[in-house]
Order: sequence, then C-alpha cells, then structure tokens
Amino acid sequence: MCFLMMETLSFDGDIISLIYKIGDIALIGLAVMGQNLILNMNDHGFTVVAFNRTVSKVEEFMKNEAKGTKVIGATSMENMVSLLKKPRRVMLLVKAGQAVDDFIAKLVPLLEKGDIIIDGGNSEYGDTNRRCKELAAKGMLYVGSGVSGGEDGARYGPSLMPGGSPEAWPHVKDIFQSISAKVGKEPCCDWVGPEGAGHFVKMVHNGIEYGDMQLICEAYHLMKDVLGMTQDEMADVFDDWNKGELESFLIEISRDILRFKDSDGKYLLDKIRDTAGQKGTGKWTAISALEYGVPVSLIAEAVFARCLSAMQGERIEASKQIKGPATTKYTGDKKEFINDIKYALYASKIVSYAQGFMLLREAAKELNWKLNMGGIALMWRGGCIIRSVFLGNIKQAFDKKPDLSNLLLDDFFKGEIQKCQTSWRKVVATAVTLGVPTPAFSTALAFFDGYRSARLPANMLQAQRDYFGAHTYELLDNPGKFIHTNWTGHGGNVSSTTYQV
Ligand code: 2AM
Repeated sequence: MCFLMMETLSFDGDIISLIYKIGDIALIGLAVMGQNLILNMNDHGFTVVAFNRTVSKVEEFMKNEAKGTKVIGATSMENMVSLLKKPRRVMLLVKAGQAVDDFIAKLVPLLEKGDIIIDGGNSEYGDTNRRCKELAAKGMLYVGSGVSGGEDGARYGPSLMPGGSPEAWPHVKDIFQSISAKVGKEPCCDWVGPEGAGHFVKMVHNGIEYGDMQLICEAYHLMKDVLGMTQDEMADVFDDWNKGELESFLIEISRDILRFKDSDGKYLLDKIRDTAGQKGTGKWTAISALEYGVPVSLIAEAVFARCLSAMQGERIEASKQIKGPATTKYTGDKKEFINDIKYALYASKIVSYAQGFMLLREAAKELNWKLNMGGIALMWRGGCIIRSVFLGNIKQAFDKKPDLSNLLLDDFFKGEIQKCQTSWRKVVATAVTLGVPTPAFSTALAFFDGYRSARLPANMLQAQRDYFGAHTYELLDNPGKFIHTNWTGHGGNVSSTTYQV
C-alpha cells in the first residue's frame, strides 16, 4: 500500500510525511553522482528522499529518472528531514567547499543529537576533520566518504571509503555495503578510520590513479615512438597484459581507446591534443606527501608530467630549437622489448603503491588515526578507477602482516620486483639513451635504488649544510649528538639551532 501511495504521490513529500516516517536516507545534490547513487540505493531496497538546492531539479528527477521507483522527492529541507526515520541520515553530494558548509549550517537546526550527516563529495580531508569536530560538539555524527567509480560506479557499485565519527558506522554500514561494488561477495566498502580518513584515502586513491595513468602513457609512448608500433598492435599488447599481473580497468580502457576509430575511420586517439587537464586531487596528494615528508615521487612526477604536457605552445617552440639524440628508434628485439616495458610498468606500479601506502601510514601516525590498510586495498580492489587484480595481492600482503611497514618488504612483491628488475633498468636506460621521457618509470627506479641503499650520499649534504650554515651533523658512531666543525678555520665555532622541518 505504501508503495502504491508513493507511486501515485511520488513528488508530494508533504502529504507522505504526515502519515509515515519512511525515508531510510536523504540525499542532497542531484547532479550525476547523486542521481545515480539514489537509484542504486533504491535498487537495493532503501527508501531515499531526494533534494537539491535548485528544487525544480527534484521535480524533473522524479518525473524522469526516478519515475516508478520508491524515491520520494522533498519539497524543502524541512520536508526532507520530516520524512526520515531516526537517527536521520542525510548524505550530501554537492560541490566541495562552501556548498557543503552551507548545507551543514542549514541542516543542523533541523536535526537532533545522534543524527548523521554524510559528505560523499570530493572534499579536502582537512575540511572533513574540521566538520567532524564541529558536529561532534553539537552531538551529531559526521561521515566523510570517498566515492569512486564515476557515473557507472555510482549507479551499479562504487568503491566507498567512509571515515569520520565511528559511532555513525553501524547506522550507515548496511546501506553503504549493499550499494558498493563487490569482489566475489566482499563489499568494496569498509570503515576507513576517524575524522577525514575517508577523504584522505580517496585523495591518495586519486593520486595513485594519476600515477597508473602516467605509467600507461609512458608504455604507450615507448611502443609508439621507440618501437614504431601501430595502434592495433599496441591494443593487442594491452589486451595481452590485461590477462596477467597488470589486469586492471585502466589497462582495459587503454586497449579500447587504442582501437577506437572516429566516424571518418581514423583513430581518434591520434587526433586528441596532448595537453592534460587536472582537477587537483593528484596535486593534493603530492602536497600532503611534502607536508608529511614522505617521498611519494611517482605521483608527484605524474602531476608534473601533466603540467609539462599543458605547456604545449612552449614545447612546440622548444622542439624546433633543442635537438636530442639522432633517432628514437630501438634496434634490438621488438618482442623482447615489449616484455621489458611490461615489467618496467609492473615494477613502477609496485613502487607507486608502496609510496601511496607509505603516505597513508605516515599521515595515520601524524594524525593519530588507526587506518585499516588491508581494508583500503580491498575497497580499491573493485568499483573504482584503479581497480585491479594487483590490489588483491596488496590485500593479501596486509592480511599476512597487518603491520607491514612497506609493500616492498612483502615476500610476494619482493619476488615480483626482482623478476622485473633487469627489464626495468633496460627500459629506463634505453629511454634515456633515445631521448624519450619516462619520468614515472625513472623516478620509481631511482626511489627503488635509494630505498634499498644502506648508505646514501647525504653525508656530503650534511657536511655542506654545516660548512655554509653551521647546521650541524651527527657522526655515524654517535647518532643523536649534533656537532659543528669549523671547516675553513676562519668560521666561528657557534652552530645554528638544530631543527627539522
Ligand atoms: P544546483 O543543482 O542547485 O546547482 C553539483 O554541482 C551539485 O552541487 C548540484 O546539486 C548543485 O546544486 C550543488 N551545488 C553547487 N554549488 C552549490 C552551492 N554553492 N550551494 C548549494 N549547492 C550547490
């Protein structure tokens, strides 16, 4: 009976609210992600109350996409809240920034202690930390959730990364895990950690996505310019790679992009301008890496590679004036080199994820968060843009050793990188010799070699700092004791204060 009423009165939330408190959750923000999440929740048996700043969009949604569903369109925020079961759950899918604060300010007077506000937008984790504390002071619960998978993911199963007030989790778990992507029967959604942990993890996810995409671009560049392969040949290689260790959504779509022909029968990819855009989440990851002092070099290089690509006019001018090696063509065995590229990509990818998890670990330490690392790998395993078989291996590494300090020290990954090493070095060396840029492959290898070095040349650096700035240094056999040397004989013996940024 209830269902029939809602079918006939689908937009008239005012009348329904007088009779029933039937809404399981309210969702504010009817752009693409919001609409698709509502329909996904509806498919899983939840009654969703829909609202939007521009209320006419609610009406449109109810008449079109939500027609014939259990979704209830709210006429106002008051009406929306009056339709909800308690504790009330209100999810925001609005533009990150001021819009979230504005909606929270409007919601607070309408809600009660114990009610839950969920932000599913792309908010900065620092904002989520702040909002979590502000709402806790008012007795309300706040969840900041990463949502990944684009339009299709939102509709049929996204990767969800919720964090915030832990008391909120039992109240949102059922909805979240029901609508999320699944790997086998396991939901790609689990509790990430306190405060802005969910948004932090989503930010790192996006940074890793930048890295994965750049690695694929470098493999494509080498196959195209160094091996002179056709797009169909490259597509076949990606198809082959997608059956092994590299099986992933991004390899799969890259294969399909390579095969795609425009209406004139020509490859579309070749016609696309080589200037990359960005919305900032890769940059935020790199900024966090600098802030926490973690060498997340691959993601940073991926961001810089986009920046360099965007300087197209300057590059075209420079290309006329600055010459590199006489040829970019490889003269050795083509098939063997394709396999080398695959291993260079795989090894670099292992480094990139190792760096990403290092950042998560350090942020968790600094912010006093307990992060569920294995759970994070599983959340990324399906539903999101970086979904891959590889993340299943990462999950296993954390299952074996939940406090694993670095992925590169896990037995499986140690073995895999060993398997790749010769090829990886050959690819980077060849690219350098032929003048084809591979910033991500190269920085990954440099990190790898640095990480496995018991001794680095930073002793020289410390000596230089002490020489010109009296910054002091420690001796190998007496760590912790900072000393200064009068290197020139005419400098003073007074050292500057020791501090670490
Ligand atoms: P709108 O349809 O009224 O523009 C994605 O842009 C979503 O965020 C939309 O639902 C949009 O509402 C909402 N949004 C964008 N800026 C907003 C703001 N300043 N205040 C409230 N909602 C906003």
